[in-house]
Amino acid sequence: MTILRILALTAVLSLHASLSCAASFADPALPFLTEPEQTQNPSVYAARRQALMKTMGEGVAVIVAQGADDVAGYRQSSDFLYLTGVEEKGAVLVLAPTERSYKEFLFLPSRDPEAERWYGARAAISTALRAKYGFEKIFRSASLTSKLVELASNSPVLWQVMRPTLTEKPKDLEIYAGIQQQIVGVSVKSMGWALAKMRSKHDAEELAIMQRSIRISEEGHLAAWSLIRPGANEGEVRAEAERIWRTRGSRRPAYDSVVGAGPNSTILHYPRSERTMRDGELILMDMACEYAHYATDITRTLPVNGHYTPEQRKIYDIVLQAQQAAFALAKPGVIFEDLDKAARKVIDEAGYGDYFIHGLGHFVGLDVHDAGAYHEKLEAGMVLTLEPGIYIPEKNLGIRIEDEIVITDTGARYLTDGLPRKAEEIERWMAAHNKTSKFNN
Ligand SMILES: [Mn+2]
Repeated sequence: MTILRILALTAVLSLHASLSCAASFADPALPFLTEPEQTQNPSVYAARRQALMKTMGEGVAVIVAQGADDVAGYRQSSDFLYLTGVEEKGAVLVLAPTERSYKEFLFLPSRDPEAERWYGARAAISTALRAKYGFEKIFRSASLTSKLVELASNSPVLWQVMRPTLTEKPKDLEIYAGIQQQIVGVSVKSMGWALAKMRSKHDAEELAIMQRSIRISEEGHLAAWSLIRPGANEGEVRAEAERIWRTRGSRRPAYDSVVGAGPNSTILHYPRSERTMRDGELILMDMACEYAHYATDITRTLPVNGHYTPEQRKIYDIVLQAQQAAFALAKPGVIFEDLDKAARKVIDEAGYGDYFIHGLGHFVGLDVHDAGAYHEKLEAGMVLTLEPGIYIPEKNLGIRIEDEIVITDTGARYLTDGLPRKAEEIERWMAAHNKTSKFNN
């Protein structure tokens, strides 16, 4: 390491003093992030609202915060967070592009001093809050209906912006039905894939955050890998990865970590991570963190004793070839299904077609299975996973290799390039790094 590099490292470390920096020097610098919310500058969200209003052209859009509580607290719904950067529960965004002076409104639930004693204080509506969120107009929810009636009278189209999901009842449609009962001649229209497509194309700042989320996830993987050995427990490995993420500023895993050895490696969403792994088995680790609201998704499959058996190695290489075949095709203009076909062809021709029982991958962004128009052509800035796998329960053998790639102007690039991927790289890494358990010596 040269002196210049040491100086550069010192500068990076002092900028992000709370983080032990796992980022590579080739990584883009993180954009401004608020503390402790880890949201971007309010102007970022304002620009997204502008772009959405341009697509709307007329009418009114209501976007409702429909997040959920989990072990790390309230997790804002991603459509809402993408457009506001606001983490409050029960918030509602209203957009009205044809209005003259004020085109965007944020509605927040009334304060509740008793609830705030239990779940934390919420801010009063003030100049400071308007500046923090970047909204000129913030109201309490009680005035939502009357405001909507006024706006819809001026421009009588109500836009469904959020894509409906199987699990959430679209609250915007509920609100629209109420408005239609009050004014005649207001129509409800769908914006189709507009917001999903916006979300799936990531700009440079988002990609920088996603890269950092990947680096932290990778660091957790490597720390966890060093504990793998016959006699170790799956939970010990999982806990180490999750511990590292937390210490690097991640609030939560991006999804429930899947860490399973032997028979458990063949169970796609094995939740427990509690079995003791044995000599000769494989351990499959599908685990990654969420950082600054962006998800990461990585899977590696390692030999518990540091060496793949000839059969494990043969199947590992087929899975890797399937991923490489998909990667080779990835570029703007191609459709996701084309990549899936290419990977499936490799596995089919090797004779394991019946053991690749899930799709090749998915978009990644604010959500681990992110919004996006899978049926349309890929474009630069989209981030997706390539995760072929072969699972043979009768042999207690499951192998998945999952990486994230970003589509570039001319092709694609691996974002998860900080972890060994080839079998021989993994064996070499394990030979150099594995230690006996700190709990067992
Ligand atoms: Mn995945």
